[in-house]
Amino acid sequence: MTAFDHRPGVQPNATEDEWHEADAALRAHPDIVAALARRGITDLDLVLFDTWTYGFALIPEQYRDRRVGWADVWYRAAPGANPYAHPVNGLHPVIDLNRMELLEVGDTGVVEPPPVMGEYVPRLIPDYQAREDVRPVEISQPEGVSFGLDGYELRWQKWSLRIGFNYREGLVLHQVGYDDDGQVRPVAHRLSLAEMVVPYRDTSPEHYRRTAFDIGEWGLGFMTRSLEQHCDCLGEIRYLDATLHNAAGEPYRIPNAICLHEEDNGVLWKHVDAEAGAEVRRMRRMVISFHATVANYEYLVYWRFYTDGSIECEIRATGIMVTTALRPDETAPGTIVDTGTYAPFHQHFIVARLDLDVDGTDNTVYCCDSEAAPMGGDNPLGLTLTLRQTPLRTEAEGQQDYRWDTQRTWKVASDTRRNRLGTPTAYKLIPGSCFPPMMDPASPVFRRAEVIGHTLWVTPYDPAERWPAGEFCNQSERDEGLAAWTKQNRPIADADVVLWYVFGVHHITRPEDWPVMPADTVSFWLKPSGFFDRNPALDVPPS
Ligand SMILES: [Cu+2]
Repeated sequence: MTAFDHRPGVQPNATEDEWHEADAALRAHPDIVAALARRGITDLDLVLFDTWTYGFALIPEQYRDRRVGWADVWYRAAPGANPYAHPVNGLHPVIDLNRMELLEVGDTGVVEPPPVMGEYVPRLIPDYQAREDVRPVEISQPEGVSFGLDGYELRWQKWSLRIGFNYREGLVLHQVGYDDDGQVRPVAHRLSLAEMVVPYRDTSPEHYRRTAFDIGEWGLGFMTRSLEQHCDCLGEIRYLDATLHNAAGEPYRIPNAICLHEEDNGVLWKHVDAEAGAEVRRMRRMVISFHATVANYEYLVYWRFYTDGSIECEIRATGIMVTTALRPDETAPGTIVDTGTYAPFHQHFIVARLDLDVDGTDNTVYCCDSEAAPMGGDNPLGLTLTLRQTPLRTEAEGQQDYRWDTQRTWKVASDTRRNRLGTPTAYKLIPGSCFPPMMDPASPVFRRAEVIGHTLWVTPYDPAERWPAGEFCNQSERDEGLAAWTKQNRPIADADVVLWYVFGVHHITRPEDWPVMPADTVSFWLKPSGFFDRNPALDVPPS
């Protein structure tokens, strides 16, 4: 550490060390032991305390000047069984995380646990029988991989980039460029996931505090887990380790934190001509990925680079949903997923920070709307479709919402370079998996995360602006990030722009998501749009 600044009135992120210390403190406290005994739970080895952070407005007033957490309590049916199968309902202790001191037992009454089957480990599933018709799939690259790694610099096909990693964003990609006829043309300066906000849309006593900022309050890097060959990644894999620090400031290593490999992705382009016959090319992509385990949930992050100049960011959400017993007098704002048990509806808003440099730093973002021209005059058949491209000139104009009726996209165009056709070279942000917040702007969680109020924000590059819901989200009251910065309404045309894209999982829970959730896959794309003069993948050789 080189400096320490005291910042009154804010809390830094919670740490995994605190999470473990809180577990130890709670299980040792006689009042908690007594609350568990009232529920017939006496084997503490089977209990898991899962401490969450929360927002200022929901913290009891007398504790607001402290560093606090509240906990879920879970119970394993047997050693090694799934703790998240059995919530200890009606018990949510509140704890001072600096002193590891119990502030409130948080016992709102015993609820008889319903009989559920919440196990996913084969030996614990009753009458388990594995399918017998799954034959192995092997991926082999007999001549080796087509990518090269020089330290943390990756080169693959015509792409080049540098790989970074930090406690908060996890994987970060730097200096993404594309080799065009011997010249490396910049596409992006830095790409990362900068925030994730997960409001549970349920005000019942079990769930009302559940508004996780998985990146700002905890850190995707801290929660990154080692990957395993043939399970997490298939084929010829190269791994990179990550080095982070614990709460005492000591370094530790996450082996195999980042996975690098190539994938075949079906047909890239094809045409069958009566005389020339069939020409087909296979699509190949370079995948850079990491997996974070956030208590009960898993987030799998994949950045993919394609032979046609496209970039895809895909997130897979899996793991185990939070569930609780449905009390007899309740109607659940969620889905019944097992006997007397429901999983609340919730949303995972992810904010991608896209510091693009399309052929340099002088870029303008255009909002692109397709519009049907009115019928009549020179449009007698009502066929004419026009593309309206509106330059975004200020931060206020840069606050954009997705429009299905115009198939809205956003184009990031160079103000200095033109292609052979005379138009500005550009990349397009093709939105995917975005959804509105569906939330009252006055609600406490929205005030902490105004970033979720728009699909896209555009700001001029400022190295100090990295955290879209503010640097200190833990116990926050207001969004001190994008909502505050953009009040300056700075110019963003012909500028070094940063795009903040909000997407994610609108999770209307399903019975099929229980007891472990098949990956819900969401993504968005960055595609060249006039960056090249023609299809850049004409030179991909036939297989
Ligand atoms: Cu979910």
